[in-house]
Amino acid sequence: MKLTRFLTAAVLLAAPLSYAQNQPAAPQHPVPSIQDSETSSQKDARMAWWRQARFGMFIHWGLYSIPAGTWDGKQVPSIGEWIMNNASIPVADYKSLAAQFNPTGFSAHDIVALAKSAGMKYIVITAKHHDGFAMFDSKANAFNIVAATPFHRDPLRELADEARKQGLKLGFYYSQDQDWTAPGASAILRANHDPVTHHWDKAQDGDFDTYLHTKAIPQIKELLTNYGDFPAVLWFDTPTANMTPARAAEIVALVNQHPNLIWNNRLGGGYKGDTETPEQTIPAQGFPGEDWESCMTINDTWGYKSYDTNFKSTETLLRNLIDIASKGGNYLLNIGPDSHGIVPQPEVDRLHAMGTWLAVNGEAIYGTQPTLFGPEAGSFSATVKDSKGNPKFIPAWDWRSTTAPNKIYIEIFNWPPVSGAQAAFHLDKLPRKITSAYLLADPAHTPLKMTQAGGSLDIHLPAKPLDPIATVLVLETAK
Ligand code: FHN
Repeated sequence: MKLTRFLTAAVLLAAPLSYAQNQPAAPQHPVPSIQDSETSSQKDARMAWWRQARFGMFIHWGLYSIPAGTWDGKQVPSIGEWIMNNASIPVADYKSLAAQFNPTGFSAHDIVALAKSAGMKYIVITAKHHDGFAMFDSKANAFNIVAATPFHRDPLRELADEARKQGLKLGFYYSQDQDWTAPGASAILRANHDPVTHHWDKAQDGDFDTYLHTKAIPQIKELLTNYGDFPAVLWFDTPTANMTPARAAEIVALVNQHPNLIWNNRLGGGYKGDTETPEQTIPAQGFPGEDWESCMTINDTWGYKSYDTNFKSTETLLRNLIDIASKGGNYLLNIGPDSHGIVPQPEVDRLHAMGTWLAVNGEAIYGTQPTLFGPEAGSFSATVKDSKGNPKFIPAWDWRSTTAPNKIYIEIFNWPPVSGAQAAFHLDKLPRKITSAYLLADPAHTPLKMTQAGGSLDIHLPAKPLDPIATVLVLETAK
């Protein structure tokens, strides 16, 4: 064995199993990916719609919405889509849920319209999650929504048709490595992501390559070829040490045939894909110079759980979106439809409220560049450490900023104190000369009084914010 190959193998074996977003890059990919060879202007063209979008809808929907967090009369802790693994449900018992799955309340029209009204520009839905159940018409494997349920409909096709009609992009999530109902596939023990084959049922035993060649790869082919111009995004997840460079390369050979496709950094095998994907967190400074997308839940689960009512407030969700945009990323915000295909009302309400804000203030979010300032996002504590022992980032929530060629947007969360009849917003170290200022939510764009001196700026604001969550101040600039 060549030394480099030996070292790669040794690293893979020694590496702690993880969701591996940050797997070391393979020294040389067995099959180069598009990202390995394209020029930066080709990449800019491929990523253009995604960079413009800033806000997308994640949908976790599958058979797990039937138990909805409860098995054998007991509430199963942790996220709903992991119930099969967390409750060690035998394969046959889990598969039998398919016979009950008849989500007649599902409306692709309504879900796409919900995303659109929220101001989201794309949707990524679980085509197959770790439970192995395909939410699409698959000839490769019969454990799917068309063949194995009384519903007999393909939600992905319906969503694709609707997304096209309503002008949104559609992407597919596919769990390429973990599959708890397919013999031979990986199954991670969630507590510590170890071991790769945490099997609780003999029916899960088998050969990984057989799984890869008879189920995962044929299904990925189906997803890539049966839905016209979609998927716009292929969202892989939870690669383990089973997803070796050689195995991942077989998938790369497929995705390479779709030159407009965007795919994330969770394929495994050392492939970086297009996007960094922090989960349930917003990185302190984003990933400067890279494309990234924070995926987050609205409550504490991705897949529907009947008793998870810990919904984040609209204020938190909206400020997360603004925070992410100010750091140059996208927000992929999850909904978890129930077993009838209905989106929980608290999720709908929050998305509508976000859309109301974006309808007025979207100019400050879509297609913008990151902040020209930086310290407004917060700072690293001198004393408090994070879980890895590094200085903890303490976010500040007074304001954020996004940038356009001739504008700086300041999204004000905490309205400055009023003195006399007015509030004043002060900025130091101005990166550009400001020519005028107004509030985006003021239909007349009435110019605000301002004083600029020695690189600092004071803007006279009305006494009250125009929006209690975030009022956007627009600074027109010389460039
Ligand atoms: O295990 C999954 C989880 O169920 C969910 O799909 C999230 C979404 O990013 N990804 C995995 C955990 O990283």
